[in-house]
Amino acid sequence: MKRVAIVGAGPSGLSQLHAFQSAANKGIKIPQIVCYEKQSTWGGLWNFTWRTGVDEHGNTCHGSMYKHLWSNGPKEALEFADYTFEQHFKKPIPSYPPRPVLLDYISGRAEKAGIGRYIRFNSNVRDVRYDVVKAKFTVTARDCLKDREVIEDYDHIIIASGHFSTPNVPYYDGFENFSGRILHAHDFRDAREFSGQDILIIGSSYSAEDIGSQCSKYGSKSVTIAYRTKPTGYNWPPDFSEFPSLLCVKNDKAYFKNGYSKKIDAIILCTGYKHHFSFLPDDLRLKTENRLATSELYKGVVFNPNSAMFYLGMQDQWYTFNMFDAQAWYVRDIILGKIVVPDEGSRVLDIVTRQKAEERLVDGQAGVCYQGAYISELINETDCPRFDVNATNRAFIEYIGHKKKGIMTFRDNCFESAITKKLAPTYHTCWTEAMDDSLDSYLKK
Ligand code: FAD
Ligand code: NA7
Repeated sequence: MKRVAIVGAGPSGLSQLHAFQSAANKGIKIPQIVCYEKQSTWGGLWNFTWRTGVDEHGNTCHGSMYKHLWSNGPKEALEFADYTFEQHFKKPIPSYPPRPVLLDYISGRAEKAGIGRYIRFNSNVRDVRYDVVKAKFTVTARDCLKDREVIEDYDHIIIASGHFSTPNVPYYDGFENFSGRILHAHDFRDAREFSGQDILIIGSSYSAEDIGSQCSKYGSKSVTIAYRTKPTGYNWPPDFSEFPSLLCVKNDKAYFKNGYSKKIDAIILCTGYKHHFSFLPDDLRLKTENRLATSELYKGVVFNPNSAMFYLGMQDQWYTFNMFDAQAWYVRDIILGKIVVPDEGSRVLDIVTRQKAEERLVDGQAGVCYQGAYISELINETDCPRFDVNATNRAFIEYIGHKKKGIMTFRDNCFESAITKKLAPTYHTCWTEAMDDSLDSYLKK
């Protein structure tokens, strides 16, 4: 019997377990599976941790999420086709849930499928080697509870360890002498820490938008966003400014490329993350930018230098949970021998063609449709639960419009589920006034 290792029980790793379990439920013989998860529970980034730096075992802390984080896109765009929000919560719920609600939803699906039995929690994968002669991957993991090493061989390995955990931390002149706090978004845990402060945010993408909005919502005095390439361009409230690149910091003052300077209390680096796999040797390690068409991955999942190895969820993400499902079902069918991976030349052609197509995309809307088409392509080759991708593309495009109209109000909109076709109810409180992100508060009428 084949043996398959999965690294990570976040949304991607769970999708992979669902894919195998759904085959088993149909009477198909599935390989022996071990899913290694270094945290004590599933859900990946959706688990909130107060820790920063290292976890309780001394391993790098995975968590990048923070208190009061609400979905940054409509939930209808990530809904599982075989497990709707309505099925889980027993009633329709509004479109932008806070983090604990999404974690509960992911957990409900995993519990229903009974996939927890495949997961070894508190197991940190430290090393993977491939033996060409034996055609086996040797995985070395540390059982963090027993503090001992466990070494096992596998025919396939699937890396689902995420790529929003290792911060990209640039240096600016004067940082070492700055009198306030400097932190990366990865270590940001609670906006209330910055109440009454003048905040400088570096970067102009999702983390910058969301952490900036959070800080303002929870009472910071002002938010200055310093962009490298282009401003976010949103209609921010009066306490916001957007400046071109930071040049340097002198004591408590930041100096910008446009000649402006401003006294600031704290700097939050919203400068993105690295695809970083400290547990993988050079020949197995994916090297790619954060983009829609990753380098080195045939069909976005098969590692081109070694086609017995797979990576899930390594793309920049418009789509998330439902894309991980599409990828996981596709990988499963390769492992089950239902889909044949072509020769290396064809794989390279596939990767290059995807990247050239991505480079022709003109804007976010085109990016959404591109990723939607990728999902359709994968889904059409497997029995992955179907959903209306065109309707979901339209929801994303509508959401982009809502953000342009009001960056602080877009979460007050309601979307129709592409699966149940029902319109989500309005939330009882508008987002700028919704301070309590608990499950109970969210679900109350
Ligand atoms: P992760 O969630 O990162 O899970 C990877 C898992 O692998 C973790 O459990 C980790 O502990 C484990 N792992 C890593 N290394 C090892 C190892 N060596 N050994 C064993 N286990 C290991 N997406 C949305 O759809 N909506 C949002 O609103 C949204 N907000 C976000 C906000 C923030 C701040 C961030 C950082 C991301 C956000 N995302 C959002 C995107 C998010 O990446 C995905 O939703 C999703 O969590 C990705 O799932 P994943 O399983 O690929 O990775
Ligand atoms: P992203 O989307 O990768 O964006 C990173 C941002 O950081 C982007 O605006 C970059 O500017 C900027 N950046 C990167 N390096 C630098 C340096 N050296 N100096 C200044 N600015 C820099 O990461 P996010 O954290 O925003 O989002 C990741 C996920 O978290 C996302 O999926 C969300 O769901 C939550 P650029 O435009 O490249 O010039």
